[in-house]
Amino acid sequence: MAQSIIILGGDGFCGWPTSLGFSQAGYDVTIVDNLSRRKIDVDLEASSLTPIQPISKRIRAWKELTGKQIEFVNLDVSKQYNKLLSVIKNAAPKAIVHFAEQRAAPYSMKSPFHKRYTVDNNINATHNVLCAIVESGLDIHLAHLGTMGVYGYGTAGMAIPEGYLNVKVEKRPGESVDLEILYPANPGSIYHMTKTLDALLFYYYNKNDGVRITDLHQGIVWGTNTPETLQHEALVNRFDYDGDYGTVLNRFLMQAAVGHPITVHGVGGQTRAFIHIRDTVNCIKLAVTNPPKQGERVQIFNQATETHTVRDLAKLVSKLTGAQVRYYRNPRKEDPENALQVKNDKLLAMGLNPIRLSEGLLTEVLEIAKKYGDRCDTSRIVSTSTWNKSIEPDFSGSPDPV
Ligand code: NAD
Ligand code: USQ
Repeated sequence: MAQSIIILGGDGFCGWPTSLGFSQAGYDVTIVDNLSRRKIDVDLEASSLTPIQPISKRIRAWKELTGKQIEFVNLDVSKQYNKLLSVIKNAAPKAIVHFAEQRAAPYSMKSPFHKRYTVDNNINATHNVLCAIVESGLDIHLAHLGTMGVYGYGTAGMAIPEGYLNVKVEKRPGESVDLEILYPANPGSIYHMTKTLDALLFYYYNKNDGVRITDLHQGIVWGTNTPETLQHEALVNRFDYDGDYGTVLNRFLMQAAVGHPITVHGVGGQTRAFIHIRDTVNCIKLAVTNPPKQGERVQIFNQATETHTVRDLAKLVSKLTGAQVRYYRNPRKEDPENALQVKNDKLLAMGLNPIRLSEGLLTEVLEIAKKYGDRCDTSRIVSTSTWNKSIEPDFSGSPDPV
């Protein structure tokens, strides 16, 4: 019999290709989503560069192509606890994949409303899922999408371990004890802070109720399509490009495609971890098929395949396309330069064969961005959400690093 899986946030950028990936692999997939991401696009007067279809049309197209049925339930995971509980009891899933959070750092910093919405939505969603798993009485593995940003991006010259840190504590002079602790949280935005709070919820529900949990600390996702979304135009994945939701590499490629200067924040010395959308799907499949055992602590995997500085990515895209690079006063409060090394041994040991940044894959994103370039509202490109009142947005940038 096919195994059942629930994908919370399955209409989103990572959730949709993951839902199709599990359906293709023979799982009975139930997508739970309140379509809040689509509604935020309306509020921001922005939209996906790709013409994503309504969820019912997406699901119908998949059924027509493959004969596979994906169920969809429209509910707010952060508010509709009883409905969530009954979906979980009815589906009795082997695993729940949890993407259902507000995921943009700039959006979370826009105003008190956006800060409060992000905290209310993300923390209540995560807590409701944990509480409902326990109340259902079912043994369900929860795989959650966390972020590399829980660690902060600075390291003391070492590679960031996978969730836990070995420390030596001095008990009394000359006598020390070895401990393993959760890596100290160091969030850089309200959004990232919600992910550090999620980690404490996981720690507690695992300790108290034995819930089996995998927290995937993912880097910045780039790319658009997966083998499944490429099967039909109605299955096309979301491509965020605006100053709030667009992430750096996809933004740079889109900017080059539509003739906008590449928008480097500050001097571009920020090093970040990256992963291609196809590997997002591959990693989540690996996490679901390798759950922690009963009684095991929260599993934490770093879901990232490579690191780059923003400056180097800008130069790479400029070299490939001839696009002009401009440097904008950084709207964020973040280190202008940082080194970053990340361990990802656990997913590699499970068989991940990383898809690395290559000219071919960059060109694939450029082609998509060119194809749908006329849908781009260039007034939405520059990031204007600033991290505090003392930072003035910079709308025009400069040819030299600022
Ligand atoms: P997304 O905004 O495209 O998708 C999230 C989906 O969850 C949306 O469809 C939204 O409608 C839904 N949702 C949000 N709150 C909900 C609620 N209360 N109830 C029901 N549905 C709700 O985001 P994404 O890029 O697909 O990211 C998915 C997850 O992966 C997020 O948790 C994010 O933090 C994490 N992540 C994303 C990236 C990235 O680069 N995109 C990188 C690292 C981690
Ligand atoms: N940046 C630019 N120019 C731009 C956009 C961004 O220089 O036009 C810089 C930012 O200042 C930042 C870096 O690029 O230093 C990354 O920004 P981003 O928007 O690509 O990524 P971030 O805000 O960190 O958030 C994204 C996802 C989030 C996820 C996170 C993973 O939106 O959901 O958790 O990546 S990580 O960065 O590893 O924490």
